[in-house]
Amino acid sequence: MPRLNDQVRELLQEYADLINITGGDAFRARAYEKAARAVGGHPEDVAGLDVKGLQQIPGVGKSTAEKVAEYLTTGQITALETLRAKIPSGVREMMAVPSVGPKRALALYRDLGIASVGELAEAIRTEKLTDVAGFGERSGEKILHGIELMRQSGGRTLLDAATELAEQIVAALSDVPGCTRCAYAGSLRRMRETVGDIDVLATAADSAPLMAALTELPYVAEVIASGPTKTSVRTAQGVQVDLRVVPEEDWGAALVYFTGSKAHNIKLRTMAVRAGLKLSEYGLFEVEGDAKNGGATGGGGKAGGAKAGGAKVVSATEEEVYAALGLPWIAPPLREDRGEIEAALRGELPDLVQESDLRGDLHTHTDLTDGLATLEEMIDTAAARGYSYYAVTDHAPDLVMQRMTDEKMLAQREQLRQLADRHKKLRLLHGTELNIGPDGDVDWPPEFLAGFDVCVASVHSHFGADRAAQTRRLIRACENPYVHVIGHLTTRRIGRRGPIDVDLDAVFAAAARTGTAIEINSSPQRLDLRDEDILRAKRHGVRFSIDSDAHATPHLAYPRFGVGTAQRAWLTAEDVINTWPWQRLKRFLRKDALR
Ligand code: DGT
Ligand code: CA
Ligand code: CA
Ligand code: ZN
Repeated sequence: MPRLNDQVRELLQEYADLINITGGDAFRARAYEKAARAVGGHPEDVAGLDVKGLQQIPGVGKSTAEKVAEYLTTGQITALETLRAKIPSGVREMMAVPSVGPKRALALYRDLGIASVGELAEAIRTEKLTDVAGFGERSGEKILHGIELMRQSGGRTLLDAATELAEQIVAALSDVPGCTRCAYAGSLRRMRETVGDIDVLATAADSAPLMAALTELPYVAEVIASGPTKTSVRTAQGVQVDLRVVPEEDWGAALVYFTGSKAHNIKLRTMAVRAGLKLSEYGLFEVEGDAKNGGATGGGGKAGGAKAGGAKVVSATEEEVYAALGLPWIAPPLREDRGEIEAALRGELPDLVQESDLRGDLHTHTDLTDGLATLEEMIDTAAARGYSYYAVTDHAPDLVMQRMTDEKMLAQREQLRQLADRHKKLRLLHGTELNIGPDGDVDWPPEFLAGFDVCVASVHSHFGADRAAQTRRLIRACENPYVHVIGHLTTRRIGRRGPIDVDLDAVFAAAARTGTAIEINSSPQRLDLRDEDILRAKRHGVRFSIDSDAHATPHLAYPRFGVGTAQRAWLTAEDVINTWPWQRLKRFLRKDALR
């Protein structure tokens, strides 16, 4: 289940959208939008708050507070339900399609009677939209692409929401008497960017109390199936959770099996066969009879054959299972059959970067631009994370809606220098997030840029430029001696906006040549670069910066997801500039290659 604050954020955002499309007061809609962001970014859980307490959250007025309080006590908001009833649910789904949005969804419904995503796709394919004002051929294509993105991510859960839910479930089940071990496995343990369902594994002599405990969790809405070895449920948010309970001596084999991936498991199983063993969801077994001389391939392939066949090998830990196959333990993010088994056999597994290796964060925002927290609040939270350096990188003036000026930036720098006295252990860096213009220029001239300790530069506009233009643009940004990090390079938003069209290899080569780091943006909505592209960039010799892009204090915890993504791409601490001690990072930020 997502954090309660995030649920409230979504409801308030939906309320704002519905005000907009039902022709309500745009000013009111904006107030609810702002309140939605404020609640989402509020560091404390709203669960225990009453109307008064809720109003203490900056940006939350009385009527919002009352609606949130109503939700917290009754589980629904009457005003929201009233608006929902006015609009068919298919139209509300259309609103969620990237590049459609509330206004267009309503126009489509009112003017053309299109009342669902399916009808919309059909209307575009049969070219019924091209004659309607504002829906040229290009926008039809864009909308189809948006629908496709939505379908691809269909039913998959973002990493932060999945992690939170899984941790809650593991904590709850671990408290059940008789439970000796409990952990989550599957794609979540491998830190994939999205998760299809959550796989939880536990050991107990008697599985019944654990199965019952899962089905009785307050946020479980539906029991899909329940038996002595496996129970599947669906939460109120629509996430499926599979729980398997196994005997304690099978923990290691079961954890390997249910962590996957399927491709990794298949390779392991082949190796097991060669070792005269069989690895399955039931455990690790010796194969009876003449296993090593060809008998195993036929006999081992049959489901349940091993269960009835050879003796069970105790496999209490994953290490034992891998050791039985002649392998060292392999970290879950590597288990994708991308060469990890071969590397393990050669003794060449990478020493993966860990979250604890991070010494700082180089991309964060405050309420001077679109962040929610003050400079002081952000810095205090960063200090509590034990960082040794921390960069504040508010948006630069070309992102016009952020209303940045030279004066504001310099005033922030002054404020930062003063706060430095209070934080002797945390080196405060004054930075900015520049905008990479359509030609690769950035916001300020060199004289002004030279005053920053660190500059991140990102694409925030002209997403549709063609491949040659995007590539040129990003290479020019790398060649700027004042640009240290390219932020969220592809600008994708998972399930909402695809990546820009760019020759990544050319950009990676330029980044390596110029000594420009590429960001691994840890926001679970972005995770940009993605794992496969990081792997490619590494081959070019690129260095990376794993940053939070925090817009509120709770977001400063995002780097755990960026680190997971980096691990999936085989990165070591050496590859990541913000694991380096300050003196080394400082040298990197001089961009010597360009001097
Ligand atoms: P997901 O849920 O789509 O994000 O991806 P996973 O990897 O969590 O897949 P899931 O939940 O279907 O299954 C969990 C693990 O169980 C999977 O990673 C490997 C194992 N597994 C499931 N089905 C098979 C199978 O048919 N063969 C093998 N070798 N392993 C399987
Ligand atoms: Ca799964
Ligand atoms: Ca599953
Ligand atoms: Zn940005």
